[in-house]
Amino acid sequence: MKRVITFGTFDVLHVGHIRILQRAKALGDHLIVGISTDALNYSKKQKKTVYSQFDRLEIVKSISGVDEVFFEHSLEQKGDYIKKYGADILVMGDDWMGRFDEFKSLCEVIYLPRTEGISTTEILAEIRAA
Ligand code: C2G
Repeated sequence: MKRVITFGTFDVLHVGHIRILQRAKALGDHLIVGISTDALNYSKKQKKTVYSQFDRLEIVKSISGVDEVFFEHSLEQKGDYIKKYGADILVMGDDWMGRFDEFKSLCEVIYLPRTEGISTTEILAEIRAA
């Protein structure tokens, strides 16, 4: 059984998020998703999420194909999470290309192309402008 792990904030869920989760799942049998905590997200982007980490976790957990979810507290712990969850493959969008290559000693690392033309930032900008 192949275990796939991926990570993300998944705020204001959209089709780009769904597609990367579906494509990640298609690479194995069991999909584990690390949800960035509010604190980790703030440290990465210097802005707050719309939905709390608890809501984001609950939403992602309810998506068909997602088998397990947990909170990602820091980027530095990625190797520990890969080991803890016994992941065979780490999947990330290609906006992270090369950033997690150090984990190739622990598991396969695959960067998938992002879905073009959609992002949480653009959705929020459109809502604000409406
Ligand atoms: N994504 C995508 N297409 C989009 C938008 C996002 O394929 N149009 C992918 C991203 O590449 C990422 C995942 O969806 O793999 C989650 O995206 P974000 O919620 O923006 O996650 P991010 O804040 O990049 O957090 O440890 C890494 C981080 O936790 C990733």
